[in-house]
Amino acid sequence: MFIHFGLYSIPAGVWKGKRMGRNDYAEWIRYQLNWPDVNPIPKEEYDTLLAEFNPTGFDAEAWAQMAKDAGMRYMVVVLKHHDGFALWNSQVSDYNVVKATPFKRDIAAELVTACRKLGLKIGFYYSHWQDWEFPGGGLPKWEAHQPDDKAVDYYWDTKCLPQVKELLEKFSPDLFWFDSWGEECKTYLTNDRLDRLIRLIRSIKSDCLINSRIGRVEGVDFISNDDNSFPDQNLGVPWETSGTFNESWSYHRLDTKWKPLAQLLSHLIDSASRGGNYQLNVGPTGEGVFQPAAIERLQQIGKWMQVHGAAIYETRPAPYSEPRWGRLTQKKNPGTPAFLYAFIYEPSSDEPFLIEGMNDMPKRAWVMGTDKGVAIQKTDSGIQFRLPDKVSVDRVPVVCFEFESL
Ligand code: FHN
Repeated sequence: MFIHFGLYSIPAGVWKGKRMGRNDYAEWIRYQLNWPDVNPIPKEEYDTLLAEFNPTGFDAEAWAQMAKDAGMRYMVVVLKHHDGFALWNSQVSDYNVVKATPFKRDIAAELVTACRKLGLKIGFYYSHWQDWEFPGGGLPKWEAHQPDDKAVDYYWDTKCLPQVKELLEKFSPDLFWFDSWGEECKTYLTNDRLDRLIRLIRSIKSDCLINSRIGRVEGVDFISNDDNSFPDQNLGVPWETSGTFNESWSYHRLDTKWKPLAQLLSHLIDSASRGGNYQLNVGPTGEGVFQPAAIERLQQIGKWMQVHGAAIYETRPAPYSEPRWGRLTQKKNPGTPAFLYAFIYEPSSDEPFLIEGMNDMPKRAWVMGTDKGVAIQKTDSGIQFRLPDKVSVDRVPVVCFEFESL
């Protein structure tokens, strides 16, 4: 679970009755309210949100429980987005939830405790490049007054590195999720600055994972693809795609384009079958609660995962060509039975399903979550099977094939 939550969750895409002009990324409201006029909301005006930030509905345990019940295994929470506002009691900058808002609670601390209690890993999104609050922080490319090298160094040494250090020492996170994109970050995120940032993390917590949106792929642990961009094949390296429930990352009060369950499930299954992770984002409201449409979808995903989780967790892409009718994953560990999982996207098809190139005959095969065996036939091109009559076809059914070994 990815979580975008901050000051921008209060206006939620609408500022004094005016809908923001671009992108529908509500967390960008400061810079995109007046789009295509690029003048931002002045900082003093944006900062009136500080006095309003009082998300009394925030309940870290409830958030973590919803992630867990949806079958998720880690939570990455935005602790500082581009507006520079920190969701923990930072000693480095007073521009934070404890020192500058009436809420005064350390949201990061509460989430870390809640996630650990439920056995979820915890990761931190930290906007290391864009920071619209601090002198020298990165600004959108259309901003006329870009910081010079000296100013960037000042930001790097005085805010970015000290805050990352503080987060590592305070919370020992499992993962850092940095965010940068395009050519425009390159002059800012020089090798020297990135080396220092990566060294700092490794020196305090060597097994803390780092994503590629730090600004390069060398020395990082996994690739973060572009937003909502799902690869059509196995990338051969550890990867993750983050996706939205609708269009905005943070809560947008006018964003009603909710993705249907079938689409969310296909992102999850496609990702697993192509060797990646799916990080689904939630944008809690300014009161700190999840929207009903998000809760409903999380519960539906959880229900599906309860039955089919074994076909997703700890699996790898199968070594056969991807069938037109669905997807495949496999699990094999020395000394234990091996499994192949077939996800059926078109369960009502009259055609038999063929796993091309599979020659080993499974010991048995069944539809997960049922006691219905599946009849298998060996053909010249591979193994063929049909779904038994009356199998429930309202969600993506999965056939599990068990082998002595693979
Ligand atoms: O600009 C951000 C955006 O607001 C959001 O945080 C996403 C999440 O991947 N990252 C950036 C755009 O790619």
